[in-house]
Amino acid sequence: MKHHTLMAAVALALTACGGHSGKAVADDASADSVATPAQTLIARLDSTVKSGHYYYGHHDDTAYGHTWKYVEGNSDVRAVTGQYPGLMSWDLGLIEVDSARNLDGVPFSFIAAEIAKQHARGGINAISWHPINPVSRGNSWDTSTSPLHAVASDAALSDTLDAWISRAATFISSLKDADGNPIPVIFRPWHENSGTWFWWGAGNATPEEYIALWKRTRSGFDAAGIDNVVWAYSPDKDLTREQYFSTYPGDEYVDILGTDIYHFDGENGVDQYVARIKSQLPFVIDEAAKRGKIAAFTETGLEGLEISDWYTRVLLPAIDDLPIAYVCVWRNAIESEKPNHFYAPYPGHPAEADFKKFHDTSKAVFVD
Ligand code: BMA
Repeated sequence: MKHHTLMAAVALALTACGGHSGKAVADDASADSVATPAQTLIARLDSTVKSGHYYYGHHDDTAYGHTWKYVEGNSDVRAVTGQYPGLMSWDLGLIEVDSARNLDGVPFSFIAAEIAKQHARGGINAISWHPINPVSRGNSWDTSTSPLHAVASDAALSDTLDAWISRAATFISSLKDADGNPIPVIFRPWHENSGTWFWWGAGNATPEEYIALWKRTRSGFDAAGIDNVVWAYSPDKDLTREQYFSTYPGDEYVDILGTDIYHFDGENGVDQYVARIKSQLPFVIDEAAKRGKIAAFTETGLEGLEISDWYTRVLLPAIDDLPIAYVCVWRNAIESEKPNHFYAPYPGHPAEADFKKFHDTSKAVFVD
């Protein structure tokens, strides 16, 4: 029900802003007034926020769950709530080396097909990217070398990065709906850079080097004429406003101001988690409003959901009244590979009833 109310609000907002209808195109000779796919998605996220809702997101939602892998139509979130998450998140890790599957084994062809399905159901798609370290060839978490210190004086490394960005761009620009129209997506590269666990993070790159990487990425996409990308910036927790903006690429390069904050230490960590949200999301929201941007809670969750009413007792009160476009939790890895690595309950998990209650009573948007 609430989903339909929201869609009506979105349709209204799109009509009000000139939208993307064929008529608007035909009526106006100036190409400038035709919304790009990215602008259409931004307008939709904006109207979602204005209507007091936010999309509930889940990473790799339809690829696998706690007890299954690649079962057509399956979703742990849908199995528990009756609906798919309003936002699905996907990852491009290993696309840079032309792999057919991403770092978690999900085929890129599958991701493209699922993005189209999610778009067709009125949902949103967001894409992160965990590329390998271009110098050591270890994974994203390999901080043994610092490629970004070297790239300015290393032409080969610079070419490698450009080629990788171009592969990511090619994939994203290939995302089309059944009629061949481009599907707008949120792209959230180089995330959690304030932390020290990724090779593009704070321990391995100066703010200037990080910003240069972002601009390089953005120019690679822009040069290819890509207009279906909504750009999300998402540093990690425990930052002052000043620290948050110390690596900010600039308003002309970013559409969504996000943040990643996880809940650690179960029941003992509740207060700290809520405090972290309260000390960071409000200034992210405030700055987004001032800059005409969208705010979002780009990654969060409690691994293993040992608190069975986590969704309504911990997450919900912390965010339900905040003007954010979405909140996204991470993946439900299959039990045989990573036993306790899940962030949404699956059927039979003790948090099931509470998650259903979150679905039924919160302002979170799910889709059919
Ligand atoms: C991490 C874990 C890893 C995974 C990575 C990229 O948080 O889920 O198992 O490989 O994200 O999806």
